[in-house]
Amino acid sequence: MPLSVPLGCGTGPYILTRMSAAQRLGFLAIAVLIAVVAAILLIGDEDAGDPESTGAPATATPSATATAGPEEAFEPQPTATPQPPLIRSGRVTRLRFEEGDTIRFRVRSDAAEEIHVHGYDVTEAVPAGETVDVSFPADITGIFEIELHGTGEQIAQLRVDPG
Ligand SMILES: [Cu+2]
Repeated sequence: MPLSVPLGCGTGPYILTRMSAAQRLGFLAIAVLIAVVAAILLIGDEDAGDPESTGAPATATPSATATAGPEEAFEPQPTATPQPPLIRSGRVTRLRFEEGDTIRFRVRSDAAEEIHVHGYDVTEAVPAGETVDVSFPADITGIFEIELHGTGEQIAQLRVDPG
């Protein structure tokens, strides 16, 4: 406190009065400037609002039509003939058909095998590493095992429900 009093008293009042007079003029000028700028910005925003809202949909429509073309071109490709279910060693595939259907499946075996459909008593030779298509009419209802005769492993369960 004793140090700040002599410094403040000697130079403070003179500078403060000079600055306050200058600042009053400065604040007035700044206040008028802010008021003018604010008025211009408010008027400007009202005018700018309309072109912005109309501009957005105009740019969205061309992009929507551009993406529709390639999607239509790709659609025919996945509609290939569906493959019958593939049954093979290591899992029991569940096959379900209705009486009157055509039972259809594929068998694949790494070793030479013979497939046997119990109930229907259908046998089919499966050469090593080949995929064999098997089909026969579903004329017996019930649940039947499909096995590989070489190993005796069940590889599928065939279910035929009354039609
Ligand atoms: Cu058998």
